[in-house]
Amino acid sequence: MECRVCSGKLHGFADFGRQPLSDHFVLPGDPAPEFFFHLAVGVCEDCSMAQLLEEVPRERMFHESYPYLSSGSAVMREHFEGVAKRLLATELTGPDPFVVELGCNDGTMLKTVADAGVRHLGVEPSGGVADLAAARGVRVRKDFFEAGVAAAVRAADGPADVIYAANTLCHIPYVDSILSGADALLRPGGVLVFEDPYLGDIVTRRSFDQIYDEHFYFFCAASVRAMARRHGFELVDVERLPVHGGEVRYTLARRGARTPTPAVAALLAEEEARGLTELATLRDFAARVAANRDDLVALLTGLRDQGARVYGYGATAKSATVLNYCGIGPDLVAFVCDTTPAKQGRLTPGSHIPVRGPEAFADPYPDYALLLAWNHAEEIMAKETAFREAGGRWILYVPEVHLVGA
Ligand code: JHZ
Ligand code: SAH
Ligand code: ZN
Repeated sequence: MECRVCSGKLHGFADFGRQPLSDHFVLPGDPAPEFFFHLAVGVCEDCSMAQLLEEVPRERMFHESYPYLSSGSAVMREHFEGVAKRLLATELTGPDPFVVELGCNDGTMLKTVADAGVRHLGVEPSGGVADLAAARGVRVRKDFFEAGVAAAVRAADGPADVIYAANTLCHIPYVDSILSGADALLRPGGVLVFEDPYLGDIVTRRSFDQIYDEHFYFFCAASVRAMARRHGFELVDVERLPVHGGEVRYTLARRGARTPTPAVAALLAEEEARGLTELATLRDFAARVAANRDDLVALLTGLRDQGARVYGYGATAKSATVLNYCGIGPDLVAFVCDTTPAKQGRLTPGSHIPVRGPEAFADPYPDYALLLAWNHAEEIMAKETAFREAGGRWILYVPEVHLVGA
């Protein structure tokens, strides 16, 4: 297998077997067969990039009825408002600056930019969420960002001061085309800023469910720096973020345009010291993940045998990996509740657990709730205090299987 970035040799380190599309929630009775692919991840011996071994065609994942909404978490809404304010305060130049976002989804970040009256464009291939952005007053182009689209945007709108992408670059295997597109679109001193789940946190927190079809790359400072350099960019800043279970925000500028901050050298040194991208480290991670699976299956099977009622909380994309890898179906988890309208009334991909609205959670409360949206634990537990007061307990499976409450 060849690295998608540099064509170096890939070494597999974790295998989750046959998996469905993580955001394809199935309509009950739909006769169309589900799409499955082989979910396995490897690391490049040359550039250290961790990546999936099999690529799912992008149109299968990102389309008119893509269900994920960035606005589904209050913490994330606040996060993106903060991002917008910071980009507006630090990255704009000239009398008529221009901000571009890749994967703007429902416009949660760009709304603040639009409200500030700043020229902007969201590039978003998933039509349904792009329409929601447009309804919020955000200017959107329904397209997959790539080199050709970048050239067209540059021709129509001129150079961009900043290109921002959250939880989107790691979704794009054809990263060559993204970086050459960014080079074509950015003004000379412009930057590409992106934030994605951090490989270092995935390994430390054993958050194996960050691995699914949409997450093609698992970035770290070392691999991002190597990737940037192939296209004449330099990694000039990194910032750890607490959202989505631990992310890093990377800033790339054209080589020589900005001096890298001390945080870059510090994170590179930390990764080196812990051997983050070494095969032994990653294989050890995979072995711990298999132990988590055995613990979770044992706990849920025991609870079922005792007659306990267990619901899932948050029909996340991530949970497709957990539910299918562990073989968890409606016999172990009666249903999953979720606030996303497009997921409700459907079945979880592959595992076929019914998805219901949030009101179903309290009607009546279960004995246990499997927190599939563990990255939003603080927000969800704060809002569901009555569940614990009623004697309910949360089941978490990262970094290891444990119970919270009662
Ligand atoms: P959440 C998606 O992953 C897919 P998911 C994608 N690949 C990605 O990288 C991240 O987003 C950014 C619901 N919910 O954010 C809403 C409640 O029901 O962990 C969501 O369906 N009640 C683009 O899907 C899900 O949980 C609540 O109170 O793993 C959370 O999904 C809250 C806060 C959320 O991302
Ligand atoms: N930025 C938002 C949305 C993340 S979901 C957030 O962090 O919450 C990932 C988004 O990337 C999806 O809306 C998907 O349609 C979009 N996407 C996938 N490939 C893309 C590409 N090539 N260019 C732009 N957006 C893309
Ligand atoms: Zn490589």
